[in-house]
Amino acid sequence: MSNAQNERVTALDLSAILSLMLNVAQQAGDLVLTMQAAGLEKIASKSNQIDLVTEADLASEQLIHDELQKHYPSFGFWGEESNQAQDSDYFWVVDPIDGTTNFANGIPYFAINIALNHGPTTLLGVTHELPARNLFFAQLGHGAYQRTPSGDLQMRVNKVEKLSQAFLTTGFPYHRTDYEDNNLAEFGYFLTRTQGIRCMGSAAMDLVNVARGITSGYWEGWLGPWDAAPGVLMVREAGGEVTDYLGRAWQLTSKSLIASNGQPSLQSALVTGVQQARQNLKSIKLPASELT
Ligand code: 2AM
Ligand code: CA
Repeated sequence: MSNAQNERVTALDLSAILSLMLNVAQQAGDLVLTMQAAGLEKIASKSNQIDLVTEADLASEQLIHDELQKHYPSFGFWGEESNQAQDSDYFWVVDPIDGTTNFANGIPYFAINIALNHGPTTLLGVTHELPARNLFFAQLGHGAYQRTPSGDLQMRVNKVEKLSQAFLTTGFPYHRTDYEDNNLAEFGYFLTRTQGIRCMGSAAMDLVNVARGITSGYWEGWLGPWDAAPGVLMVREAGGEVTDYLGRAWQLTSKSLIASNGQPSLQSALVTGVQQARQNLKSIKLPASELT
């Protein structure tokens, strides 16, 4: 970032913006939990019948949009449900419910994601874990934390170096029934070479779990920028590394993601493993630029 950009960012008062983001994520959390308790009436499909959206996703995005725009009317807004890509100046990147399949089926593990970007750079990220109501956040250059009643706890990645000792998470894409390129090859590769793999249904929390050292790594393809933006900042601020399947630094536009505790041997074993597993695929769905 140039000095001029840095000054503008500082002039923004990022700590005030972070407080707003935490507050809005809490309001949205209350809303979706209330709606869930009252019973969800409309569970609709998006890209196909397993890609769900509920009225709570839409209401949560509306609330987050309205509250953020009220305070920062000049910032752009890139939310999963309205999905208008933003590429300039300051903009929010928002997932109103990450883990919608868990939410819609009553599994208590989902989250709300809010990030603030300046162009390609994520400055702030917040993940609100629900229904547990845990708040996680990071600020570029200032670390990653969990907010607790007794203060902010700094999150640090763990130090596992060997793939054989790594505890990993992953998730499967909504197109999994239609394409061979659906993460089964990668899953099979790592299943027999690691301590274990969990598929918990929230990409946002998968990244938080790497940042706080519970897991050592996480990989997944076809995520949206809203699934990953806050958690990627948290992993990096907690000492970890996040790349695409080719090992290049993850960006908002990346279609694949590998996060780790940043131990060079583990990160490279994850990248190599994904590439090796994908070699036998007959049809490829990831963009050529992210292929092996
Ligand atoms: P969502 O609940 O907001 O849709 C599941 O593996 C995790 O990946 C969820 O966090 C889900 O987010 C996210 N995800 C994003 N795009 C996906 C896709 N194309 N297929 C499956 N999961 C996807
Ligand atoms: Ca979502």
